[in-house]
Amino acid sequence: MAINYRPFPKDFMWGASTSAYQVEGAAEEDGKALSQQDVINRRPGVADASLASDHYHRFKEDVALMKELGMTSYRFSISWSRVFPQGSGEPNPKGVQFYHDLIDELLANGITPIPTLYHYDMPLALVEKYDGWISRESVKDFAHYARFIINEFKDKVKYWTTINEQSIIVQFWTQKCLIPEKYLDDPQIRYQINHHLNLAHATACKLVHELVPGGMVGAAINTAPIYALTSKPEDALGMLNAVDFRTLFYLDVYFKGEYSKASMIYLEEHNMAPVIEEGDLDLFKEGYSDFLAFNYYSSDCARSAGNATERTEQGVNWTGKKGEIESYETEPDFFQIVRNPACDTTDWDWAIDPVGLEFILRDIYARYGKPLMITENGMGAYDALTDDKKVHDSYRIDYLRAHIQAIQRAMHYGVEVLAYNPWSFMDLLSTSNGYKKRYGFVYVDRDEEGGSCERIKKDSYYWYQKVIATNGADL
Ligand code: BGP
Repeated sequence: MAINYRPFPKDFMWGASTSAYQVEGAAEEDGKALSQQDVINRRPGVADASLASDHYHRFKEDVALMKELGMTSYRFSISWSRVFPQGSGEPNPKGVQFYHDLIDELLANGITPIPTLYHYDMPLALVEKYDGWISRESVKDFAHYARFIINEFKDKVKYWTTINEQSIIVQFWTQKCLIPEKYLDDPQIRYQINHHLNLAHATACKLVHELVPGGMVGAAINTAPIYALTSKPEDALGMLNAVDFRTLFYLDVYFKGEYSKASMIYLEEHNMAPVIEEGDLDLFKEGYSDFLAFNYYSSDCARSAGNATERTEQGVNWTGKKGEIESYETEPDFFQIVRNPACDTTDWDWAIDPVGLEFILRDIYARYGKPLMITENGMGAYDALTDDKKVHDSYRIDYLRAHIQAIQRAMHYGVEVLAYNPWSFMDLLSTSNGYKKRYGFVYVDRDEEGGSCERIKKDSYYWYQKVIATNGADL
């Protein structure tokens, strides 16, 4: 019997997502100083954050396109170094004004703003001053920034997200943070960074509860189901360890105010545990989350680490040619990540797994019972602009349709989902491949060198417009 899945609720938010350094450009304009991402992304032959999608100058045109698309929410991030160029001290009035103008424009067009306070872009000044998140000083400066922003926008913003993809910052620490060379051989550092991010997250949650009447706050984690590669009991245990290490280690802090035990014991035994000061765990509990926002792209498999004795890092596909990833994460005695042989992948080796979205929604909701919100989900691809200025991205439509169906199935079985904000509203600077790898509903006419940045609606734009207009009934 075919199941008649319940329709999306009337107040479900249909949106899209971006982040500051990936769209704004104007990296050193109107008082903004550089962030670490403005520097990390400078590679020969690859676009960087100096122009990006020129959203800083075109935000009104972009919001008009959002309105025409029918979006009812927009997830974006606030650039810390636009607001506090030196990371602390006095705010930059023009930077603050930009976010007022953007948020006012969204509200005037009936679009709920969902800002993220931190999306990889630590002010460079603080990296130079004390090595960024490596130092506990960062928590104090983040608190200063967060208090200012939350107070400034408390009458305009209800939903707040704190840190983008904390687990990815830990996993890919040298790509998401500028790490001075002297730390590179010390695997403990990344868990110290993580501890400071947890303190920053909890501080921001407390501030929202203190300053914003009716405000709701949560992290924006990246999460993926991890399946056991085989039915061997050892592989199932490897899977359990991987889920603990890659997912619960973060979510237990957000929702229970404590580190998951198995992962902490593993870190202690391998000399990687963070230094925790008195009162830190109390702060975790006080800074509880009201919901979890998460970014979902793909799933993984895990197996027993077998006899492996060396830690290995997760590789990245930098080229967009399938099959480039050569190494997967191994934590000796704990687990080994492997490619999921059951799923097809994008050209960048990301497993395409819509069922995994239903799985992770059901799994997280069963564990923590808090509302969920999707802040990213999408397909990175090479898009071609035709001579008559069209982008026929049927592959993206197929990807998004299957993921929306997965959300509907999860909601049918009782999961509370507040919003769907796929990545990305428009083409933007990819974290790994400049403008070769595109995600947007709106094409941005530029290449690695630059370009006009003209906005062109892709086929997926018109498709998503219909999805939103019918509240998900016509997929
Ligand atoms: C997420 C990040 C985004 C975004 C996206 C796609 O991890 O939060 O910033 O870039 O992934 O990643 P990429 O650009 O590497 O394809």
